[in-house]
Amino acid sequence: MSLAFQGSLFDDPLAEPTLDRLSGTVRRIELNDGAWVDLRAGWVSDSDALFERLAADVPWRADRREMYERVVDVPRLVSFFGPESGYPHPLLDRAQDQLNAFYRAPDEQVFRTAGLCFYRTGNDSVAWHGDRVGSAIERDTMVAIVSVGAARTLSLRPKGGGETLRFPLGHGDLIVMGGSCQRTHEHAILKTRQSVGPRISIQFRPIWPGTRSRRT
Ligand SMILES: O=C(O)CCC(=O)C(=O)O
Repeated sequence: MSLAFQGSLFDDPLAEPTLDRLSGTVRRIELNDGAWVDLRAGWVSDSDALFERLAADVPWRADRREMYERVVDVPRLVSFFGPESGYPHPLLDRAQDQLNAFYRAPDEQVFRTAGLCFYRTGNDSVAWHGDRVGSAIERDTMVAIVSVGAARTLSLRPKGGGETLRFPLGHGDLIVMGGSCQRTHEHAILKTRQSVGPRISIQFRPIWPGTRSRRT
């Protein structure tokens, strides 16, 4: 996969990507009904190299999905890595380890899989949804998303209606949705008419007992 990517002005083009610390640098936003969002801008430094490697090496898949009795293209490319398949870049292993050490979550919420999405242009998107790690999750779960490439906005709103929050996610930023967030809120990366470059998101998720590891 090759799409014009305008690297960061601040990145050293020869440097390998690195992770900064999480401790003391994560900002928590408490939402209604026990949901929360953690934000850590610029967690991955020198992430140009990570974007380039993932864009080139990951076996990206163009899915098609049935919608309103028609089969339509899923408006993004996807790829999924479970515990048995290994991750496509060593930084993803380190990111997962660091997240798990930071959150010290109960066993069923430990991050074990990575789903990747490739948004080629502003026309690629993901519609409003709450993640389901199992078939019918009624318990809290966490989803951690690392964003590399062009900035896109993650929108988040309560399921019953209410204010939409917008989180612009830039190159190397981390957002973690936790508590009841996946049950009580829904999120989306909405299409934009602005001219934006390509973006890759890496979503770390747990595997709930009794469920299959999930595709993206
Ligand atoms: O790309 C993102 O940041 C969000 C992806 C997402 O919500 C999903 O794949 O379920």
